[in-house]
Amino acid sequence: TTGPALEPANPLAKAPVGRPPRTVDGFAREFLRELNFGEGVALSRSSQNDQYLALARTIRHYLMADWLETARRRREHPTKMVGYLSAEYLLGRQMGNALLATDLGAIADQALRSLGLDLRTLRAQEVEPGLGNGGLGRLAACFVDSLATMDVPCIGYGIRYEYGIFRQTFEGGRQVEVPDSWLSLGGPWEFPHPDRAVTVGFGGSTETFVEETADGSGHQITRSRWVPAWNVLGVPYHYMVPGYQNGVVNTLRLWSARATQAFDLQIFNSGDYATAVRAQTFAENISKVLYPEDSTPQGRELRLQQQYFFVACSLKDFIDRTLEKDFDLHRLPERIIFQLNDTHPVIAIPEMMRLLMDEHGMEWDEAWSVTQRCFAYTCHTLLPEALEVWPVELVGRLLPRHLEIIYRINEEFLETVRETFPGDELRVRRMSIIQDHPERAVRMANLATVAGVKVNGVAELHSQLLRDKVLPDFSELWPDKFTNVTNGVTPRRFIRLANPTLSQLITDTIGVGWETKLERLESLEPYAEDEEFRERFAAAKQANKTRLRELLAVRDGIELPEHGMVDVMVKRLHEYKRQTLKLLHIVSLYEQIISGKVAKDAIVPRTFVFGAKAAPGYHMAKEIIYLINSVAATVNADERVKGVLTVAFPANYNVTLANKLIPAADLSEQISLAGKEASGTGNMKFALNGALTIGTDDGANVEIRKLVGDDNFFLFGMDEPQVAALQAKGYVPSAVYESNPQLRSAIDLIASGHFTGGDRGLAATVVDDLLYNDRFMTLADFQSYIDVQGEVDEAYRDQERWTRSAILNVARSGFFSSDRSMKDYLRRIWMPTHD
Ligand code: GPQ
Repeated sequence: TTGPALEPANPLAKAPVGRPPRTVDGFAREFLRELNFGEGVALSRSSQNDQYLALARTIRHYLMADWLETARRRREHPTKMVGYLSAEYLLGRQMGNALLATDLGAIADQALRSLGLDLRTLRAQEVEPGLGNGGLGRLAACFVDSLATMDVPCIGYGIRYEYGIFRQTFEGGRQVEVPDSWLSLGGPWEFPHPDRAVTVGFGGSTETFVEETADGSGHQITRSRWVPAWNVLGVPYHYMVPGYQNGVVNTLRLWSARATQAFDLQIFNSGDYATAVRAQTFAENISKVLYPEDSTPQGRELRLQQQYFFVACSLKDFIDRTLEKDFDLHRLPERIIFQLNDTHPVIAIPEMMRLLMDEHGMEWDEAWSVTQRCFAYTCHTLLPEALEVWPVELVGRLLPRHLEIIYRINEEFLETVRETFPGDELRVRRMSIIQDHPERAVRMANLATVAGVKVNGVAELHSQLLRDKVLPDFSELWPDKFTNVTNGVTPRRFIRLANPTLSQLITDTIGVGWETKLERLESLEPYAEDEEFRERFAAAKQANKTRLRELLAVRDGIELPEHGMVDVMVKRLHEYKRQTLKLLHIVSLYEQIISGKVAKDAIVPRTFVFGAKAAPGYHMAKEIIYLINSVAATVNADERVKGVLTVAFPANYNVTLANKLIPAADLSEQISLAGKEASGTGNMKFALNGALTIGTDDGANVEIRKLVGDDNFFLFGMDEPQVAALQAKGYVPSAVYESNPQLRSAIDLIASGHFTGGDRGLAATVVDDLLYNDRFMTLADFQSYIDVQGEVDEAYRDQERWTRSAILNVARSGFFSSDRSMKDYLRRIWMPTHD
């Protein structure tokens, strides 16, 4: 039950209590109250962590009235909502964003100062919630930020992992993973609601029974129901998602797994206490840790448990708690659209069918009609190994009722295919939700495509390739189902918070309000020709470089030179992203200098910065990390290239580091093999912060280049059709090596053991793969990359020209705000009848 049981006499009971005062004194008082009464310590005895926690709770107070008010408004005027289903949310630190959303930065700063404390120090205390791997998880965080800022009703559903993405450390240049215990010092941004836990079943079997139809005709139908073998509780943890200074606070609802009462009883009754306690741990394992694979799922049983756990909790929560009582579920699509963030939540489709039929009495056809209008699917990849398939054996064991439902969906779907394409059994096999080889398994992307209202890719090129190469049979059958929404990033976090100096310059130049109307950046364009503006712009970039130097010195003990180009490649370590191509460029420059082929002062001094985590089981990726660190150590220690080539690889690249790194970059490296990077979102962040891109014709690079213009973008490499043609013709990397002396010198130097302490074996894995496999055609694009890097140097020598281009990158990238992405989702997918 909710609310007071008796009619309250006190008028205060009618509304949430008021807001705390927005004054320096009021804030200081609120903070001390939290420190004393919340943390239970006196200021004089408090630790920095006490102070951080109290500060977080203080800032929370200022959002609370808006949160309650937003929820009340949405309850009283229910409209169609977005249920964003995502296994990952890579949120980044919360405090800075909350201060920005509430516009309390200056007040908090002064209030703390008046107490002898420093806001920046306390902000640095926060461990970011790293509940995601990379782009996909960060995109979810940007989207919920934009929806709150646009006052669109949305609940973000996900998993409250106890351990997020691992903390990366290096030992002897090799990646070592450390568990990310982000909650160990307290989680001041979350609100647990154990009283609102929901129960989720697993395992067991189904049984059939006969029932009379509801129409009173006396007809009988056979129905099925699920008898699970064990249950788990899902406890919701709520997080505030504040809009940007607009009084809106949406909710992120993350589920944490607990053992049920039944487990406790078992503990009590069974003599085997230890076994019973182990069973409890077993249940709670479900939300224990984020799987650290990005784009290469490992198909582990616990991962399917995680997926089902969070979507089952979420659907039940929406139907039983968010919808008003007695809502007619036939009208469900008027009230919710669940967006499936890749295939991870796709098991929600049979779960919805099960709920509607087995728990709410609908017949198959009705339930299917409702389900088909409640889901839409976003695909984030083109790599076949990233498309999840779950063995039929596993699904049947864990979710037997769902497997039955999937089979029936497939049967009816294949009937449609056979009607449309009679006699084309090969097509039937290609399109089937169930694959037979190499093992019988459920193809989650096919299931999502069959059930969803829409299927979208995440950049123009990606959506096109999705139609033409990944799901061609489906796009032939249902051309209108396919659409594109190009990704975006939130300008609040990635410009305002990350780059205060540039933000100030923008506001001084075009006025306030651009943070929510990013297309307004285009009015910066004429200032590219304004010398004074260019000077301030260049000074802002220089200040950001200095800030980065200072940070890396303290954080990693890395010494960066004061001058020169900052050339940055930060993203997950993946062969298709081609960190090795960047490495070959560095090694080649180094080799040319030390061999005397090129004079040291003939090249532009550069600092190369890498940031990348490898999936712990991804052997090649870890070898590449080791090689980057080896090259960095050798190059940085070599007097012959001192001041000209510097390589920095700070460990544990995350959102917090991104916020310092991206604003300092001159050059953004987006060098994946064409046709492999679905979109990229880092590329957008760099352009918006005034870096120029060197990139292939891939993902969102294509759209960035179109917007900023060829003169302000360094394009290189094969395009996708050329890649396909070379593939078809037969690609022989060793032939490229043989025919290119510059490439040969670079590879030979690596292979000689020069960077690995003389040990040739330590470089062999990477070298051999490049020479004899090179799945992502690194060598084929080498010469083009080197040539265009020459043009980069050329351009950088003319600092006026470079700054002009950088300004134009900012001015012309407003399209990449995630607010625009959300508008596109609303118009093309979520509310297509709207305007
Ligand atoms: N992406 Cl399939 C991930 O971050 N993880 C994944 O498991 C998959 C995709 C990325 C993708 O590689 C990028 O190109 C996109 O920009 C990003 O998703 C967001 O769409």
